[in-house]
Amino acid sequence: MSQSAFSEIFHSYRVAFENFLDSHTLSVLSERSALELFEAMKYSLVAGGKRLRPVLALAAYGGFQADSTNALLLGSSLECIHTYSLIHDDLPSMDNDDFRRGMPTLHKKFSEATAILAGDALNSFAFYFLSFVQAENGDVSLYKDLLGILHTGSGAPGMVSGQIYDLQMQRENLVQSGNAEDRVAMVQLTHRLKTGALIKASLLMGNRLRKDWKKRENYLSKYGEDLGLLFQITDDILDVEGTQESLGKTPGKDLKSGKTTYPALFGMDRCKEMVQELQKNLISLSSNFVFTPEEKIFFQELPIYIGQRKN
Ligand code: GRG
Repeated sequence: MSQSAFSEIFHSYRVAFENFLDSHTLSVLSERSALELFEAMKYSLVAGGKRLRPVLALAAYGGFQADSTNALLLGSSLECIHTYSLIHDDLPSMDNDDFRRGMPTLHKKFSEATAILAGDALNSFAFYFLSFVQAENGDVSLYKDLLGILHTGSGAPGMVSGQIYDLQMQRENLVQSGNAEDRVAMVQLTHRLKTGALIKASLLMGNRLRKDWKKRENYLSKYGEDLGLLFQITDDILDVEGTQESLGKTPGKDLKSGKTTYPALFGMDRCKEMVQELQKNLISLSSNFVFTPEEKIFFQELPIYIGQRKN
């Protein structure tokens, strides 16, 4: 097993998604780009990023084994939600960031009002994509399930609550107050909801397109939770050790703003041990749901990629 075989698979999923986004979404936005709203949505959607959530949806579906149009539609939906969350997270009333992916944040480039509205529009755009998914044999429960998973991951039960907890912890400077157990529980819950919920939803949505989805659902759900935690601990580490150049955003913001992060609670050495422990768990968990050689490479190497990423 090697990271280069993994990189090739990741790259092929990512390119398939970029092409799909280009022909199905960006072209629609370009036609109407006279309106500032569409120009703003496009500015953030094309800004790049790893496209992790669409790649996860495609991988959980099984890659290119069959027609991948449905999985790519799910990817578009997830990327719209992810993009809206970053736009809103960067606003002055939240994290107040000037840079994202090496470019001025949307409210800096346009205006705060336009950034709020572009985020709102991307959020609803995400649900519109689901209406194009083709259900086999009139299985309308597919739509109910996909909508439910997306709502649970992105809305009040998931990401939005995580963001509220994050802001609340910052306001109350929790890292210096309360007892240690409460602090750890609160940070874990915040990480699980803010970042992990959408990552888990990406896997569950892709999986839901498969005929054997029920068999894999519980394992993928656990894998998604641990992967989300691994992703966020790595993000916290990068905020301490990363550079503006590699991150494309300002490092050191968590510490400055008094955010309660994993390094603040556990120290860097313990965080790095946790990364290794999670990687090990994820690799062993993946053996319960991978079938093809491609799936085996993807899901066993993914935790290494996430733990070693530089942005
Ligand atoms: C505003 C409702 C609302 C939620 C915001 C996602 C989020 C919740 C906040 C973003 C803050 C942040 C930097 C969290 C760390 C984890 C994270 C989501 C990082 C960015 O995701 P990547 O690395 O981004 O997948 P790219 O740029 O690669 O797409």
